[in-house]
Amino acid sequence: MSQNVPIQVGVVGKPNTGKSTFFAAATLLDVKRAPYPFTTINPNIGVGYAKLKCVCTELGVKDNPRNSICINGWRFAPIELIDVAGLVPGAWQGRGLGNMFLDHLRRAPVLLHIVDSAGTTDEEGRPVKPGTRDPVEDVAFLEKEISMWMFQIISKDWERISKLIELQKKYDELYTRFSGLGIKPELVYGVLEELGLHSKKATAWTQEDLQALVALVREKAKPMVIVANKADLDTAEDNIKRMKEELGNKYRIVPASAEAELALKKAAKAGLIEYIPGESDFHVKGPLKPEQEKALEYIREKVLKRWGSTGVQAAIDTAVFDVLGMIAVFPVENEKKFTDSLGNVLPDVFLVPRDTTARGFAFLIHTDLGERFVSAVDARTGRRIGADEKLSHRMVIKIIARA
Ligand SMILES: Nc1nc2c(ncn2[C@@H]2O[C@H](COP(=O)(O)OP(=O)(O)O)[C@@H](O)[C@H]2O)c(=O)[nH]1
Ligand SMILES: [Mg+2]
Repeated sequence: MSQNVPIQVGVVGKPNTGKSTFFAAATLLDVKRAPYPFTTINPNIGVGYAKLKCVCTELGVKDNPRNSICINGWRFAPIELIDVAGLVPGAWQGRGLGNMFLDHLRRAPVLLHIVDSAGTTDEEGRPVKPGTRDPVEDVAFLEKEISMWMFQIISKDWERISKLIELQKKYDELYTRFSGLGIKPELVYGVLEELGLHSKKATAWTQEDLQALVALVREKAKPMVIVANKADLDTAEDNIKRMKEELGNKYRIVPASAEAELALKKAAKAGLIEYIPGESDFHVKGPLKPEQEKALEYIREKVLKRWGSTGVQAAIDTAVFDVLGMIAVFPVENEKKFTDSLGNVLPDVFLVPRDTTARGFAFLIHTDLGERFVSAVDARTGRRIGADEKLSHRMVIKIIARA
């Protein structure tokens, strides 16, 4: 059984902030690659990519990636993006939130909160005069919305549950509820300790206690990156500055223009420009129609020069590498040629948690490989790696297994 399912990143926010545009832009880079196990067939789930420096240049080889893509020495490792629909104020009370939302939220260990940083839409996403809606409020709204929604699930039947917790002298009933949201007992217990609730009888917990528990669990279990979208619009500039001041100590804030990224990817696909996702500029390949030239120049001036990139790639990379702390590891079968058994050079790259050990990595590739694990080799140096040694970012390793 192979367990290397790509990590999932949820795209959330109120209506009309650009979630679908972001999703479309981030999932447009579909070139041929080896099929990988999709967990669902769902139009709201698509393949996006985290970008890292490939090891091909450093190793002096020409690679032929299978599970990923290499463009000009940049490796794009697959992740799954989920376009989570339906968050409006009061949604937790049942206004349009269903099992799909639950399922999406349960899967995603990190969320990209797409915010209309230009303030062009009200709290429900209806158009208003640009600059009149405060995007900082949208951040607070979404925190509250998800917390309230979790609170509702956790606190259902609380009287009975709290008695059970006391009777059993363990928190299993609470853990079960959180695990339905994809949250591990370890994390929940850590928060109980942090809040001092572990030394207080569950039946004596107040509503506020329970709310504080839920809020802190949410913060840790579903960390958010703020994508300050529509950054191409002039009203966004001051707002983004203020968001960084007011929210910067709590969140990573990435200025973005999903629409610009989508336009650049489409232009690249049509052969009009050369553009590598995440870069600060593009290169025109041939003659453009006047309106194409105008649109591209707008993107160059209002987005790329102003913010350094469209922010779409940066947002994903921030979520995967900075917030989740994932590392990328290149497994090979021939540590001299950096190939798999078919001779593909640097075929795969896997995103794994930072504390993954050599044996743990083998298990992620295949449980069978984990069970037969003997040792590993660092392909760069030929050094032996023991079972419990932690891997590092951009490591190329060969796993030696019993026959
Ligand atoms: N100016 C600007 N408009 C954008 C951007 N991203 C999305 N939009 C526009 O915002 C509107 C809502 O976008 P959509 O992706 O459907 O939002 P969703 O409801 O959150 O999925 C559409 O008219 C988009 O063209 C952006 O980066 N800049
Ligand atoms: Mg949408």
